Formats: sequence, structure tokens, C-alpha cells
Amino acid sequence: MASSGSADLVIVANRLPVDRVTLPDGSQGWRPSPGGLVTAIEPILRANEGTWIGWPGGTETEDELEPFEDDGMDLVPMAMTATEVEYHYEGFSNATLWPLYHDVVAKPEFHREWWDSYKAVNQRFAEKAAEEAAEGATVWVHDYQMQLVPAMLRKLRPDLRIGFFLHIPFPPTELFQQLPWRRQILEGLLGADLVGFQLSGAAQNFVRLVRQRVGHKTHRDLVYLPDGRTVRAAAFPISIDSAGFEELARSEPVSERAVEIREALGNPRKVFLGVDRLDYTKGIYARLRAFAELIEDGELDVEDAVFVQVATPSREQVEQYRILRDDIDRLVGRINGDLGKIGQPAIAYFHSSYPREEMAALYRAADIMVVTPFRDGMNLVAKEYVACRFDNGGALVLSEFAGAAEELRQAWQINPYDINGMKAALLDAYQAEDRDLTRRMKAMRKQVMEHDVAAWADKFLEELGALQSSHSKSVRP
Ligand code: ADQ
Repeated sequence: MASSGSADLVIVANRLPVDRVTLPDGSQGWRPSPGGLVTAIEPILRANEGTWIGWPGGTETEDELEPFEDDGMDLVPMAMTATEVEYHYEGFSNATLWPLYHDVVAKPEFHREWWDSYKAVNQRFAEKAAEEAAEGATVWVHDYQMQLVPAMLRKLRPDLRIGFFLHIPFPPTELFQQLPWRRQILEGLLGADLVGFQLSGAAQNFVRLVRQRVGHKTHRDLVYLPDGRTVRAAAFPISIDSAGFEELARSEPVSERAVEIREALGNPRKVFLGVDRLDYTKGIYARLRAFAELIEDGELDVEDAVFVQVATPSREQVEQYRILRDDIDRLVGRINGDLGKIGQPAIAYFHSSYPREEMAALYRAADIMVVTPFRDGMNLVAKEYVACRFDNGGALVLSEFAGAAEELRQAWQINPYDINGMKAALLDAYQAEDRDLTRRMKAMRKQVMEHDVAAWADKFLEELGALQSSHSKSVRP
């Protein structure tokens, strides 16, 4: 067994919760990247003297990156070489696994040198976790970039309690079988005591694959390993800091900004909004086309309706993402050229990332939130919109292929491949009466406000702690 460290809770994720930045004086510093995951996990990390292991996002070498404390959390930055960034991160993670796990919306690429790099990076993260974790500690591994860590870590430290959570969908068995390294990935995940997914269908896919491909005995959500261990696979739908978003949305500056945004758009009757990472799984192209067709058909008028699309730059080194960016640039240009009027574009398109306050103001300013991914693990944007609508107003048009559709049943649910169906739903949401909007939003708000990200993290750790394990301690929520 490797010598143990002092952390009772270790988070292993591809990225650290902070980004490396160059400060005004030219020196290097850190800026928190305030995501929902950090908000949820931070209090638990603090209560348990926890440590977060992850890549800070550059190509600094190991010597340049020292562990440090940030607001009560111990952060351990992991170095990645330029080749590892290309092979492990952009390659295997984002050009093999990402499209494969999202219904092959784009064609996954299989390269043996990418896989070798994926293994090597996972091994290094596992070794670091083994070094940091105290005797009997809990290690929580996150997402598709780290699927081999659980088994690698168990080999080094059988005393640990290990949990894994997959933030993206787990594919149907027929698609997963394409992966040349399918068995190794399944065995990697089986190193965990608890494997968490967004939806129960994903957990079932996983258990079925383990039975078929690895040959272990299974019963419902349990896998029985030959060495006597059991692994549980279950759904833990992730959420957001719901109260935090509502509070932000209610604040004076955000309320004023929401009014300002509508004015700047020319005070149209209705504002449609899309907010996504610029990713081909999100269905941005099809949704903008559907909106444009409604104008061409004479159902909507640019005097009355505008579509605001905010797309955060993402994975710009991966070719598919560059192609997508160009495609959308061209589409927006064509739609505005054909259908816009002076001072009244049909689509207001922003290729940028905004602070949380601006996001909350956009959510408040928007009458119809349009979330149309071809496949999405959960989709937090849909939940953020709902959390910000304390006025019980606003409509949500939501793809049935987003994980969030299982909880947000009162949204206008659509099939993103069906352009006519999408057009009909957009129009219906546009014309909906206030009474209908309120009824739907109230029900969705109940769901989102009662199931926030803190409850999600507590539930995962509680269930991980409850699993029988010979020597490990459990973590305080
Ligand atoms: P993502 O694919 O990144 O997450 P999503 O769940 O929508 O998708 O989360 C995006 C986050 O980024 C949201 O919190 C949103 O507010 C923020 N964001 C988006 N555009 C932004 C912009 N222009 N400026 C600032 N912030 C912006 C992955 C999975 C999802 C899963 C989450 C969490 O793909 O399915 O829900 O992880 O598990």
C-alpha cells in the first residue's frame, strides 16, 4: 500500500475549481471558476479537510505548480504536457468519448496513441490521490476524463472508499460496444464502490454492459465481483445552487440589468433566449433555423420577437468545434441578412462568456428559454432559468433528450431532430396565456428549489458512506 496522506475527502476531477491567470503585475495567480460543482462541494471539503486534485488548464510543468490553499480548500494542481493535452484531453476525452457518449452526434475518432495517453494521465491522477488520501478516506472521482482512476486507485489503496460520478450520458450498449477499449473502461469504473449517473437508464446501461462484456454477476443495481466486493450503480440527478440563483435574480442590480437588456433589444414583445457552451450536442443550429423559419412563414415578426443566443467559446482546439463555430456564424449572418431590419436583427448572437449576474439578468429578461440539445447529461441552464423565475413567469422549451426533461415535465418538451415539432412548440410557448405559464413554472420551480446541488452532493456521499466497506470511515455532510 502506498503511504497515506492526511485528507479525509479527496475530489479528483479533470479540472481544478480555479483557473490560472496572469495578474495585472504580470505574475501568475488563480481565479476561482465558480461552477455549481464547486459551490456544492466546497462546504463538504472544508468540513472534512478535503483536497481537490485537478489540472489547472495550462501546460506548466510539475515544478511550476505547487499545492496551495484557496479559501479553506487544499488544491493540488496536476501538470499536463502539450502532448497530453492533445491526446488525453482534446483527443480521447473530447473527440472519442464525448461524441460516443452523446449518441454519436459527431463521429468518434479512435486512436491508439490517444488511449495510451488517457491511461497514463489517469494513472498519474490515481497516484496523486493515493498520496493525498488518509487511511480509510473517501475519494470522489468525477467525469469521463477519469474513468480509469477508480480501479487504478483501488489497486494502490484498497482501504479507500471510492465514488465515481459521470456528468454526461452513459451511452446505450449498442454504441458503447464500438469502443475498442470498452472492457478496460468498464473495469476502470468498477474500481469504485458507488458509480453515479444522471439518470437511472444510464445506470441500467452500465450494469447490463458489465454483465455482458465483463461477465460479472449482477442483480438490479448491484454488481458482484469475484473478489467479494459489490459495486452499486445508481442515479443522482445533479442540480444547481437554486436559492443562490433566485437571490441573485431578485437583487436590485440584476433586476435593473434585466430591464436594460430588454430596452437595448428594442423592447420587443417577446425575447427568446439560448445559452450554451458552443458544442455540437446542444442543437444550436437547428433551433436558430426553426426560429428563422417561423419568421419566414409569417408566424413571427422581427418587430415582435428577437432570439438572443449566447454561446460560450469551448474546446476551440478540437476541429469539430471550429467547424461548428463557423457554421453558426454563417447561419446567423444569413438569417439576419435575410430577415433583420435596421436596429432589429432577428438574432442577437454573442460568442462570449458572462458572469453569473449577467446570466441571471438574461434569464429574467427572457420570455422563452430554448434548450434543445440532441443529448445532454442533465443541462443546468434549464434549471438556472427556472430558479431565476421567482415571478412564476417565462416559458421553457426543452429537449426530451436532456437529462433535465425527466424532472422538468411541465416544460414544452420537444424532439430536437423534428424541426416542425420544434417550431410548433416555440410558437405555442410564444402564444401561451399567463395562466398556463404560471401553472407550468410553479410546478417546475417546486422541483428545482427542493432539489439543489447541495442535496445532490449530500445524497451521493451519504449513499457512498452507507455502502458496506471493511475499513473506511465515512464523510461528514
Ligand atoms: P455542460 O455541457 O457544460 O455541462 P450545462 O449543464 O448546461 O452544460 O452547464 C453549463 C454551465 O455553464 C451553466 O452553469 C451555465 O450557466 C454556464 N454557461 C453557459 N454559457 C455561459 C456563458 N455564455 N457565460 C457564462 N456561463 C455560461 C456538463 C454536462 C451537462 C451537465 C453538467 C453538470 O454536459 O449535461 O448538466 O455537466 O453535470
